[in-house]
Amino acid sequence: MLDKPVLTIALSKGRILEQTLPLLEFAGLMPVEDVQTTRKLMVDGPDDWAGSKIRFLIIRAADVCTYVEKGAADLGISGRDLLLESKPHVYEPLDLKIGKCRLCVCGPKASVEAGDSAVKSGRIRVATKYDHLTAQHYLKQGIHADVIHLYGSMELAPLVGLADRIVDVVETGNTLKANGLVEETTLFDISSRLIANPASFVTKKKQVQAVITRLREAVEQREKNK
Ligand code: PRT
Ligand code: MG
Repeated sequence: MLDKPVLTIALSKGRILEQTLPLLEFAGLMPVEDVQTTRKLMVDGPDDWAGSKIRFLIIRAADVCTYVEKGAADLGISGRDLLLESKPHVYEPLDLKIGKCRLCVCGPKASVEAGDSAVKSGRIRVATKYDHLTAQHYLKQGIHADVIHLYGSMELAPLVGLADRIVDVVETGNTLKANGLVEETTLFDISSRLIANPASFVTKKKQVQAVITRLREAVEQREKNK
């Protein structure tokens, strides 16, 4: 007998994993071990789900797009911020409505409230990990942005004179507040998306469609119970 096809789903570890698990549970797609505590990077799921064996990859949020684009995973869950920034060649069939936040330009309270655009001689220094989205935003306004790439804790940059503004995701606004910053402009509303490798969409159509359908039901159920 032929082996069952394997359907590989890349999950973002970190903050959206916790919100992903109830959706997977509703869909009957639970990993066999606790993915929040295991050191394993590849974890089995159900052995026979819509005719497939499911396996999960537990990886950094920023790497999910790459695994799915290159076909190392058939499906994945990624924040829209990362999709907009890296524009991977993947399908985006479902908004999971988790990991909600917004991508904003933020700056020191006094400077933003004074309506001071912080542009000096046609230039502005902006710290971010979203280099392309930041450059694009300022380009549209005819402002040259010196983009300073940071990997995290962007909120520190304006406090020590490294940057005039930051572009980062904001959820509650507590981190901004604690560091004397405020939002200046919202660039995009963000949530996490189910993404699919375009080839898997064709070659594993039945299984991929089944995952989309079950997760859509899970999202609808979750929204109803809110
Ligand atoms: O953090 P690490 O470098 O390990 O990885 P990562 O940043 O790639 O992953 P992770 O888990 O931090 O974020 C994964 C995804 O979660 C992001 O791509 C977003 O789509 C989504 N998300 C939702 C958020 C937030 N909310 C969020 N609040 N990602 C980051 N934050 C950070 C933000 O950068 C800021 O420093 O939380 C801080 C602000 O939070 P508030 O609540 O104080 O506003
Ligand atoms: Mg983070």
